[in-house]
Amino acid sequence: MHKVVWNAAGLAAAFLFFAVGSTNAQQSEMNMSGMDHDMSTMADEGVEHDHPARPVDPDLPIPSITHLAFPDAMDGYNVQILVQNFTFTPAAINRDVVANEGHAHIYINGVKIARVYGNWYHVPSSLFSPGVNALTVTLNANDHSTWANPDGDLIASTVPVIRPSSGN
Ligand SMILES: [Cu+2]
Repeated sequence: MHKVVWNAAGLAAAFLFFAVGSTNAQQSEMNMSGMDHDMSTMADEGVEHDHPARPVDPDLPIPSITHLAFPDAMDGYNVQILVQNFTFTPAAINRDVVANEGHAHIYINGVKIARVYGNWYHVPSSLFSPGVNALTVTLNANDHSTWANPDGDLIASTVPVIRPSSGN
C-alpha cells in the first residue's frame, strides 16, 4: 500500500502559523489518530486511482519532494514545491518516460486539481473545503504515472491547509 504520512509538528504549525512545511513519507512514520489519519487515507486513494505507481531507477539518486503552502494576501495559497534529484520537463509531457524527470500533480483531499510544470502553483481557496484540508503533491513521469520509492511508497508530500470560515 502507498502511504501518505502526516507529521504532528506540521499539523500543529498549520494552526499556529498557517504556512507549513510538508511531511516526507520517507522520513516520517509518525502515526496520528482521528482527523489527519482520515485525510491521509483520502489523499492516498485519489492518488492511487488516478495514476499507477512507477518505481524509480534504484541505481540513480532517489527523487524526493516537499512543499510549503503560503497563504496568499488576495486568495488561497501559493504552493512552493521543493524537489531533489528531479527535473521538471514540461516540454516532454506525454513522451517517453525518463528517469528522475517529469512534472507534478496537486491533490486536495485526494482529488486531483492540477498538473504542475514547475516549483510554484497558486491554489484558489474555492477549491478547499471549510476547515482543514489535505494538500498533496506527487512527482509524476512523462506518462503521468506517479514515481514511487523502491519500497513502494509514492514520492509525495502532504500538508494540512486551512480554509478560514471567513474566506470564499
Ligand atoms: Cu501528469
